[in-house]
Amino acid sequence: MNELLDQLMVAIKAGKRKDARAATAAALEAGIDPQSVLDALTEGMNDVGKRFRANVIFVPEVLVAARAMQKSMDLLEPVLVASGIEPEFSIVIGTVEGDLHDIGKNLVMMMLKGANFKVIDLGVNVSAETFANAVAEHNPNLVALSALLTTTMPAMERIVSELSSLNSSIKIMVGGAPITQAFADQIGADGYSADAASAVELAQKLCA
Ligand code: B1M
Repeated sequence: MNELLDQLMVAIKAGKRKDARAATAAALEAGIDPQSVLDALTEGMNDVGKRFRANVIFVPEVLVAARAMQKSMDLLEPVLVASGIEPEFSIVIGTVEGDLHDIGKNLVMMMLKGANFKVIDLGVNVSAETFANAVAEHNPNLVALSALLTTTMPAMERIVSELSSLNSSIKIMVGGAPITQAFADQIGADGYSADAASAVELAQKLCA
């Protein structure tokens, strides 16, 4: 692999924001095609995800890697758009109504971006109506719901039910500390993942 792309991957894995930005700028200036820069970025975040799942690194390291990735994306995104390279799949994500926790949801979102998904983030305390409006507006491949409170699990169930009745083909994945595979099955979600790295794998599977 090109030395600059190598430097970019190393910077992403180590969560070095300035290095990631500098390597991205140098790679683009050197005329390396934006898709190859994106591939290096994705490979770096992929490695971060694998080490997170294997408990080699933890939430803080993933967050710094994701921030480094964002610095690189700030430069890369306009170039990708100008070259007509768009992410293949899009996801609407949000924390369900009544719930203000967003650290885990943001981690999932950043990992998805690192895997080259277009992510439409609705934030926290998101009602079924807001999700439905976002689905109508963006026509995503997938909707992702996060909940951190046992008291907001019923809101998750309501949102899955309302979205499914409005659009029977929409795929919905769920996650968050109190959520289990059994609960996901019970409320009719298409998938559940326990952490941000496996959320990416699940999203890829559901979009395939
Ligand atoms: Co709150 N809180 N909190 N809190 N809070 C918990 C969740 C709690 C377990 C603490 C406790 O009592 N031990 C408890 C819930 C108990 C329960 O329901 N069983 C609780 C409570 C009770 C509350 C309040 C009610 C407290 C109060 O006011 N009396 C209140 C509720 C506010 C509301 O939402 N309406 C409240 C408020 C807050 C703060 C605002 C202070 C703050 C949130 C700040 C923020 O998010 N911006 C907060 C925090 C920080 C926590 C703890 C300490 C940490 C949560 C966190 O960010 N974890 C938490 C206790 C704990 O977990 N130790 C607690 C790190 C994060 C990376 O993990 O979010 O689990 P997590 O995400 C993981 C996975 O779950 C998964 O991937 C992530 C990364 O691997 N994942 C998904 C998450 N979403 C996913 C979606 C997916 C797939 C995977 O697909 C769509």
